[in-house]
Amino acid sequence: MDMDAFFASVEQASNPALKGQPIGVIGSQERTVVVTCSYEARKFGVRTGMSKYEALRVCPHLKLVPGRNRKYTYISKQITDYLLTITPDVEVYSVDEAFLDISDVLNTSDEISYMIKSFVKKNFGITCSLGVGSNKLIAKMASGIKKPDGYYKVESGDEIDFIDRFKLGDIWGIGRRLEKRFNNMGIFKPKDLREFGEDKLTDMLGINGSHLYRMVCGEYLSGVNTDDPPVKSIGHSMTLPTNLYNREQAANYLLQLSEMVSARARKNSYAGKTISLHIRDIELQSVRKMKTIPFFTSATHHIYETVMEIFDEIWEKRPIRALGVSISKLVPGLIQLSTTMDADKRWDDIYKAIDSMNGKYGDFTLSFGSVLNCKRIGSRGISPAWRPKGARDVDVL
Ligand code: TTP
Ligand code: MG
Repeated sequence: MDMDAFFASVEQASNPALKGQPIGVIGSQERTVVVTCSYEARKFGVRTGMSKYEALRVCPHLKLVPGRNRKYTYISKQITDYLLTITPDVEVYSVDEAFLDISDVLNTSDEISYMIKSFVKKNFGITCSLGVGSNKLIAKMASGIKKPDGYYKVESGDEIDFIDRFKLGDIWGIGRRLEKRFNNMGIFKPKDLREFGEDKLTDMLGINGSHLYRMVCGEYLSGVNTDDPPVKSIGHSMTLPTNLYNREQAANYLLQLSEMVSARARKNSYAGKTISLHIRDIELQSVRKMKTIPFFTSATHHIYETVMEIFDEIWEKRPIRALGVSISKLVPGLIQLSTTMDADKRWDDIYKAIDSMNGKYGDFTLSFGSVLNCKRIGSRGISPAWRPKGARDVDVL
């Protein structure tokens, strides 16, 4: 299942003036890049990733709408909950895509498709496209070919014929770069790649080559993966509203980012040992460094202190464009907020107060005073790793 022009459709559904109009949703982060656009806008050549100026050049009457990420993640969660009533075997693949293993469901795929489309339409006034196939590759490719409001089923046995309809670069996971590499070798179609053979592909690309060979044969190794992979790190990064020039300004944002990381670790019961800082300067040069501390922590003040130590070691005094903080070497099920080394014994109570207040009234209702010096507070984008549950469910503005 893949939602059609997801963010744009949500905006059109909630504002009658936008219905049937070419619209572009601009990211709430920088508000300059089109993150998606309505099908009406696509007719004019507007595309995801264009700057708003480029988009207005190809479609001068394009309406630009700032994204409302919280609304999109809310709808995504509701849809996931519905999908889980059809089968527990649901893999949430991104904010607007999911795979369902329907082999054990009694309804036919036509019925299931009807049920999902009706739910989405009735509750949110938007459409989705569904593809059915004997594996994830075929289903994913099938979901794309009748968009929008599409439904396409590939019968078992027709996989190779179906795959042969696509150009190499349009096959899920191949991409333009690899396509070009193959084109330079005289390989243009899935059939050419099959004839090239599994052995040569494996020599060229290792295990990925053999995987690719299976794919052009219409096969796919991994099934619908219902378990979220274990969380390896918790991180937040921010492109700053204005460039930062001194340590004190940076410290305010680093405290904020440390609190975002820590709050998510506390909420989902994780403690970690390795703390990383990432600094990107205005020339888009990046430096990053990690430090492992002698104890596991879930606390903002431990993360922040370590981050500032790293900052003093790696910052080369160039104006800062973006900052990122993350914690890794995680243990699940442990929340550690103070150690015997902490001089102040009130930390446990402080975090308890912060979390209960913010749980009720929203992130950063109660926080550290210096955070108020930041022009931007809170997370703004939906990362590709966003999931509707657990530590990957990052609240966004
Ligand atoms: P997509 O499924 O790639 O696009 P879409 O749903 O807008 O359009 P389509 O009908 O072709 O499926 O992405 C889903 C949403 O994710 C999209 O509405 C906006 C968001 N998104 C980003 O924020 N950044 C990106 O780079 C992309 C590709 C999508
Ligand atoms: Mg989509």
